Amino acid sequence: MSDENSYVPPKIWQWNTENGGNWASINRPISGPTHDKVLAKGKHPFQLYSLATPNGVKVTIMFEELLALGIKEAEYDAFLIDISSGDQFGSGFVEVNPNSKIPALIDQSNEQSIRLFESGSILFHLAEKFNAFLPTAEKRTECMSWLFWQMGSAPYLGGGFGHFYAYAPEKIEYCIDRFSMEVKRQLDVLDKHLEDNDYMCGDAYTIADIAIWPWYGALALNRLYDAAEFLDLKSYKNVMRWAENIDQRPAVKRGVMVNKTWGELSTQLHERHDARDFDERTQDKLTEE
Ligand SMILES: N[C@@H](CCC(=O)N[C@@H](CS)C(=O)NCC(=O)O)C(=O)O
Repeated sequence: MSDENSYVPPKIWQWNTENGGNWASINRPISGPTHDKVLAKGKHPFQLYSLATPNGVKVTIMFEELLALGIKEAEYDAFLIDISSGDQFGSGFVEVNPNSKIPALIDQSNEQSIRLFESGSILFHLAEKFNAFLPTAEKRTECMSWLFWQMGSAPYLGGGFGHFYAYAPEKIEYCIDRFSMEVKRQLDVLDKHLEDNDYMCGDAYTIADIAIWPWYGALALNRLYDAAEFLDLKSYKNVMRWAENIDQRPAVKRGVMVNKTWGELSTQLHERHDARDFDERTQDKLTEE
């Protein structure tokens, strides 16, 4: 390491608003709302407040999969939360998720509305409620283990590797090395497991796949951090096969479009209130109007 890295931490850390890289304008060391903002509400049983990041996409894929099974009670309104403009710190959003992160959900299908945050908890709630994408007996325990594996592992991929490889204002070899090592170890865990399993829990597609695919599947398909070559994803053959297989699912193709504000206009559906929106309200159609 070079001598330039001569930072000596002060006795007590101070908040330097200039020093947060790409996310400097929104990162804060304190929780709670920064402004008053009532959340919009639609008519469907579920109200989702989200953005099409990997954590957000887990939930929109789950809804689209449930609807594809013909479960009409899983109809949802998806509202856009622009985390780069600080929407996650609006008072209405913080009431649903005190942790100010997407995705956040209101289940208003019962007399008493339920708030939900943390994508793993949302997936589990929906799977239990509709008795879908969650196996029974021992397989259910295995499924929950992989779901929790994802929740614990992805911050190394996103907050660690992704942050230092793609977002940090400077490339720091120590940080990129440390997190590349861990992410490649995780990929090896997945690859070995998928050698004998079509999906994470055997031959059935479950919420474990729905949670893991938007991170490690997207990485494999080079849709995350543009890092497939750097991490030599093609050498993880079983992960590649699994990622490509899930990518073919119509519900997955729809789920990744919801609350998306980047990429080709025809792939961006900023808000979703109806199944027809995929055909009629993508950004290419709206800008034609
Ligand atoms: N463990 C949480 C993580 C959610 C999360 O980190 N969301 C990010 C986007 S992927 C976010 O809202 N970031 C906004 C911020 O950090 O202010 C989950 O899985 O729901």
